[in-house]
Amino acid sequence: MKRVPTDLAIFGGPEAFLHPLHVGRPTIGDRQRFLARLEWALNNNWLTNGGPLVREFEARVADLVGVRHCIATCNATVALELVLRAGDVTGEVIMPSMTFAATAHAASWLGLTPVFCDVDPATGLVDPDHVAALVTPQTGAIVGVHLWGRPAPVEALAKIAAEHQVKLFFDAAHALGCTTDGRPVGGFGDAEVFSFHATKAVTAFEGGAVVTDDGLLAERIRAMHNFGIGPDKVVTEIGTNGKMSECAAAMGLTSLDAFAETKEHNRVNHALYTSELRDVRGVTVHSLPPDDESNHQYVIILVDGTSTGIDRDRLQAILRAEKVVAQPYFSPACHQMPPYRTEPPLRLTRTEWLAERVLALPTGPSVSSEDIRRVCDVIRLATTSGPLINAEWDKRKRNGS
Ligand code: T4K
Repeated sequence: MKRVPTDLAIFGGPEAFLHPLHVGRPTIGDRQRFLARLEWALNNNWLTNGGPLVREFEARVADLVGVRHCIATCNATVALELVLRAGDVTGEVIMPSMTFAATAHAASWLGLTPVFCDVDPATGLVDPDHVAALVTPQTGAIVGVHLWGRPAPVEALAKIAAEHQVKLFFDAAHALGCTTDGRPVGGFGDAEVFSFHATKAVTAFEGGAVVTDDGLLAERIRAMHNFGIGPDKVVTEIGTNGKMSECAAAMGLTSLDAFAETKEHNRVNHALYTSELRDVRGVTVHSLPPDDESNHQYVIILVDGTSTGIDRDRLQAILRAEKVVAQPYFSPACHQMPPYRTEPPLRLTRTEWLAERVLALPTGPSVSSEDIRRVCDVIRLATTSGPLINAEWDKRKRNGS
């Protein structure tokens, strides 16, 4: 155990971990089961274009989240593009800036204009009052984000969307298996989008899905994700290639088999981080509403540099030196990124406050309780020795080491 700042790897001490500890290690599940599915697909000589494994995956996801339609896609970014395009959205799309770039890129890629709204700093979720204030005659849609798996204020957003007759979609990339007021994420708005990227709680290598109860929208999206080819094999409109492959579905199904276990492991990890860091001044573990289910896929801490003496960036560097690959999800926020920066700069004070502090810590089934205790020991030492660390840091910088 590290006791003094000079024990930290950043100052030449031994690294806390032999191998890197990641935020987004894939949840593969039973490898033999995956290989058997892959073998089955190869024997079946059917590799893509709505094969049986993709259909099974779609049915399992629809069933899990309680919706009528699921269209599996190559990733969530394309799925977001598909919902916006199939929703005939034009003009501006209101969305939080506190999200992954993909949410904004999906709109921009279609020639739409993302309009960034601020968030509630306590939850990281869109502020519905700010959304309402940003609605103009140019608004074509609102995209809510279930950030870190915490469901967005779905009812408030639905009210605004209905009042102004604009489409409402949810970026649910983080939120498979999460609920709000007992209702599963997946059935809100006109459609929702999941991600099955390698780093997600359920992985398909790369993958995504649109889920919706709207049969007409689902039919259009199903056609659009396959070059616009409709059920009668005629190209009815402009489409793209957004299909999921059988290989990806084999992985998705296998990872889905392990989902209940993954959620439980993540829940225990989240609880342990919370109790280990409870008394650490200046570090807050983002908590989730106790009555809702969550996949606990992300463990987010907020680092208050004023109380700790070291800011998030320095803590991240200290952790990285220990081989703890913490990620600043999401900093910078979208409106601070070069493609979306404006002159004069847009100010979203609560988003910026959060973006300065936020850090995602390693979790997932490959992260053990012992790992977490060791990560927390480093955080505790670093954040309770801020001034000493800064002095040592400056001294070494002056000496060029
Ligand atoms: N909306 C939201 C709110 C999202 O967060 C995302 C994606 C999307 C939409 C779009 O979904 P997709 O189109 O991707 O389906 C990662 C992911 O690439 C991205 O999918 C994810 N959000 C985002 C939050 O994280 P990076 O740039 O941070 O990835 P990278 O390569 O640095 O990996 C993150 C960590 O995971 C590293 O510590 C390494 C580890 N890792 C990564 C991969 C790929 C592994 O251990 N194994 C792996 O195979 O974006």
